[in-house]
Amino acid sequence: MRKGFALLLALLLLAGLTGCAGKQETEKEESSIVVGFSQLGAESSWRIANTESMEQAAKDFGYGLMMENANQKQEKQIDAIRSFIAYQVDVIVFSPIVETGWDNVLSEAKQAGIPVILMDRMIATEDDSLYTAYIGADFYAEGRRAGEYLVRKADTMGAERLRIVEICGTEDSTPMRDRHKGFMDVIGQDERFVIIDSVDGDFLRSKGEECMRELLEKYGSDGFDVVYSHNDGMTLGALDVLESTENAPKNLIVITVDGEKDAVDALKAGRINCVVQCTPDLGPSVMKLVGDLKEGKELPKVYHPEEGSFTDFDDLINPKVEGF
Ligand code: GZL
Repeated sequence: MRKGFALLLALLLLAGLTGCAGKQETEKEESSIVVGFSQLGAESSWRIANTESMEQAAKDFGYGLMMENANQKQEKQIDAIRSFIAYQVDVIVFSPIVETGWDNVLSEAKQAGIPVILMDRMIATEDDSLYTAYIGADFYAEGRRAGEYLVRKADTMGAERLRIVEICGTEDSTPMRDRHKGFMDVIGQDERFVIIDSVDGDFLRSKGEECMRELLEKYGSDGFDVVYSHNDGMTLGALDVLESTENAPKNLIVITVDGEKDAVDALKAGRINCVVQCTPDLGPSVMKLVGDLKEGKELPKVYHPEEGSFTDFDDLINPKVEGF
């Protein structure tokens, strides 16, 4: 009776959230393992590629995937996790839009005996038993790579002073915090560099445009030398504004993170100087862990994919230099 009622409750909740309860029900019946996946949004090419990776990997592994897209709203992620608990999925996977505010709902998942895998972003919690594993980038290392590129560039140029504007990702998100910290830990003590402004672009291309308009308004045609942007979407938006504004700073050093095709193409065209890679293709690793979990295997608490960077010091004709 409990399972039947829970099932009905979950379907009603999910019908409200996604309007496609029938689809999930079919997947539940057909698959030995059902994964409840709360995706944070569709804010960038990276996110869209990440969603596709998860959907394809679930198909390849033969798992049912109940996905709910939160459209950048934490409360919708919390609702989705509660519906997955009611539906009694086998594993919950989610990409937390921000680091804080998850303890209550993850305690409910723990009480229900449903393991949780964090994918792409971390949470801030005193109780790390609330999640089984984290699969995603080492954002701190990404930030360091951006800083190390800038040091090499300054050395090569013989630059004595470089003024930096930083366009940041979603506030309180792991990639925003750690891409900033890694970058600062490399350049912060080097007196050649000064960050004159850090603005919030929320990982959105449209906000990257807004940020650049405001920075040009504030600092003028020769106000800064370097743009460090936490994702390609915001960078491409900023470039659109820079390249369509008279008297915008020329010969800027542009550093970006993700590695989508348009950004790598811009690197090859000389519009961007450094693309730090952040792979969205986490689906296969997530589904492998789901299988290991269900077989009772011990999981690593943290799994980072291999990542690197492409820069204007590289042989950009090399076919291996390509975006996702
Ligand atoms: C990084 C991911 C970030 C990307 C952005 O793993 O969380 O979110 O860098 C995306 O493009 O919006």
